[in-house]
Amino acid sequence: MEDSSVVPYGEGEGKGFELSPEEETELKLIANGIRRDIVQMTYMAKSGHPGGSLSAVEIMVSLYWRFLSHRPHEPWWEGRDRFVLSKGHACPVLYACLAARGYFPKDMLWTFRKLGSILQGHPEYGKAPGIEATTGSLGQGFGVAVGMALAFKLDRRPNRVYVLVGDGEIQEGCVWESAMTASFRGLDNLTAILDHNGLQIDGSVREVKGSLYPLREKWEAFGWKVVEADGHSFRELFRALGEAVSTRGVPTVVIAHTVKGKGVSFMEGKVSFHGKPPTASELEEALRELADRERAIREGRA
Ligand SMILES: Cc1ncc(C[n+]2csc(CCOP(=O)(O)OP(=O)(O)O)c2C)c(N)n1
Repeated sequence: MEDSSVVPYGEGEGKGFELSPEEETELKLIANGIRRDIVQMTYMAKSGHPGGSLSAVEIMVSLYWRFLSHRPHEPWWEGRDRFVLSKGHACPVLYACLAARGYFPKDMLWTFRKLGSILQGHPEYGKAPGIEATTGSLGQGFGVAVGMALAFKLDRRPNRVYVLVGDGEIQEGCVWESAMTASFRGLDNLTAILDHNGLQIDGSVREVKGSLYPLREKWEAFGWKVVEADGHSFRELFRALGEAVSTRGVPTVVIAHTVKGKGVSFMEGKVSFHGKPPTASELEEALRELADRERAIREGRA
């Protein structure tokens, strides 16, 4: 059964991505709920990666609530766009979005990282509905996404491919091999979103490998169109992702400037929460902050 609330991208090249103030409020509330799920899941699993999940919430909500053409109740629908979470360790945000869209019951989220669960610590293709590629080995998913986009081009099919990569992840050489291929093959059906939160596993990307910069010039040198956006602003993300859809001849990367741990004050900008779950008291504090934020959104203060 088709989910009529999902707006397919295909109808009118870059159109249909307007965002009314009411929709923006709705998306902010959804994002807040996804953040609640992320802290709860990692707390219950006593492991997992909250920081890089929280930084990607608005990106993921923009994709799953607007940009992806998909049918949650028909996950293998041929006409669907593909999303690949190349920074696979951030799967709590993906699982929370898939559950909220109805790919599987929300209760499954509380089995995250448990033995036998379909929701393992990194996404596994075929294990849970909606997972399009096995990822976790950084760089791998990016190449898979390029291959998918190339296959759609060769088959002359209109499906688009979206891939989320981390800024630490793009230290991997295989990302740049794939990036070269994508522009050489003119894969304008491919949009990469770079979660530029500035941190990776045990330090800032500048400390670990500062020669990653300048980002814009590097991607441009590899033949990509580059669009930048505040990765926590739905308005900016819609503009950037819409521009990617209407770009012809080259793939687009959206450099989304984000904050690791966004939305939970004591996790924001803290590399220590890369792969550490909250304690019981931290969970309580996080949920209190998110409840405050929900009130603020409803009252038009956030
Ligand atoms: C090939 C590979 N090397 C190392 C790791 C271990 N690792 C997991 S996450 C991570 C840091 C990733 O940083 P980033 O891409 O910036 O992710 P984010 O900060 O957005 O969570 C590392 C080094 C891995 N998963 N795969």
